[in-house]
Amino acid sequence: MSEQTLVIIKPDGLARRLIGRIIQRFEDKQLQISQIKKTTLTKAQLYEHYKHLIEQSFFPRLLDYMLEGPVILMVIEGENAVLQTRKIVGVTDPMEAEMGSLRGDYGINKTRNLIHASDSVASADEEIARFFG
Ligand code: YYY
Ligand code: MG
Repeated sequence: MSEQTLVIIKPDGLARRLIGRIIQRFEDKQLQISQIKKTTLTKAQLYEHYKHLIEQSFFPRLLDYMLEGPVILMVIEGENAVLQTRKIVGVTDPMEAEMGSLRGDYGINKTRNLIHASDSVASADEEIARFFG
């Protein structure tokens, strides 16, 4: 079934000039970029997006990382887009992510893991509404 999901290329993905390679992986898997924009996230947006993590000890580090520079926000669309995208991205910790996944190939550590992808259809809907209205 065709779905939509939200992907964020985190600031180091732009600083390291990885946007093209990242988008290529999704297109290679027959997923489409239906919306895309470059923006600098605000603290308020990040508190909302990561509200379930505010109490975690790593939250200040995560916030600093996400505020290092602009990000790319994308709506990705296609067959099973939510799960397909999570698979292309890889698990949270780049040390555990498979080589061949984006985090496995390019991620640095559990915070500097390059990409965000929605974890369910429900959170995708919420995140797309948050960032694209
Ligand atoms: O969905 P995913 O991004 O794979 O992981 P989450 O558990 O939702 O955490 C969101 C975000 O928080 C993660 O991408 C990096 C950061 N983080 C961290 O900095 N340190 C951790 N130990 C766990 C998560
Ligand atoms: Mg998550």
